[in-house]
Amino acid sequence: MRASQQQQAVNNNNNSISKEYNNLEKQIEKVMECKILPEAEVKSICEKVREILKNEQNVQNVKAPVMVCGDIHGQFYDLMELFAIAGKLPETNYLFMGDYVDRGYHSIECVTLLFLLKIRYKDRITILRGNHESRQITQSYGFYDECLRKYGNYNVWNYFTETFHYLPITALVEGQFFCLHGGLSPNIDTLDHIRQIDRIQDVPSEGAMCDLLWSDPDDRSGWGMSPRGAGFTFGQDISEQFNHVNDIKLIARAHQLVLEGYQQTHDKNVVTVFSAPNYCYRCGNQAAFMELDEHMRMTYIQFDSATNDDGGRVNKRVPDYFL
Ligand SMILES: [Mn+2]
Repeated sequence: MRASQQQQAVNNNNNSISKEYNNLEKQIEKVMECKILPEAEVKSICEKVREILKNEQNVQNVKAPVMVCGDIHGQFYDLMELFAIAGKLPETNYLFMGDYVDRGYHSIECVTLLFLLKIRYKDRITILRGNHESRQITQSYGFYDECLRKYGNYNVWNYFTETFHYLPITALVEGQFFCLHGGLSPNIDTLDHIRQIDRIQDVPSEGAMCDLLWSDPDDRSGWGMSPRGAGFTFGQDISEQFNHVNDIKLIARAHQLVLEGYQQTHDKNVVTVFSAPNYCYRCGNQAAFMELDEHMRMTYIQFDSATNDDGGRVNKRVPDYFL
């Protein structure tokens, strides 16, 4: 190939990359207006995000600074509020700890947006799996019905839920903060045990992977039966032991509604972060996320709902979008 042809090939390649980014940014803009994308586009987005997610680890390494966020549950305008407060991508990094779908009115828009952002800025945003990112759970708590209602068939539900299998299950920020949706498991003592799990499957109804997505910290010591019917409760002794053995400073997790949006427990060995304000449009709770600066200093930032009781938008604040 002559030099001019080579240059032409490079230009063509650059053009196709910039075309793809233009298209992505148009899709992001549209979803940011709380609109859904055509079925064929959702299919292609799911395929692209799978290619990225399958290369991530069960314990995905994340760098600080980063904003660590909890449950979203389809509350799209509250997710916009979070972005408006926390800052725009790609200057601001994000780590989401699962439960994007079910309960709220806009699961499709929330998960479509997060997938698009993952494709556009894969090193800037980490999206972990929650217990609701499951084929079984979404059939009972809203996401399946929303897909049927908005698309007229369940294809989109199929694309999304098959893609959920690829989401990483935990993350480790700067080797110090261990982040996951639920909590610990009696089948897991070390991070290496987690690394050995074959995660590309639906959330099992028992075992290590199930526990990581379902368990809760508890005031009682040791392991206990979970009232949820999946996972376990674990006491401060368990958290301290886990953090000591793995040389971790903190377990950050989501999964439980906490009225102030965050709650430190187990003598600050565990923190719960919940990012769905006025959960289900009626719980009256504040939401929060954890800001970790480049020196791993934490600040909890609380915010209130931007959504009225019907899921409509009350707060007109518009995030400084990602473009
Ligand atoms: Mn959950």
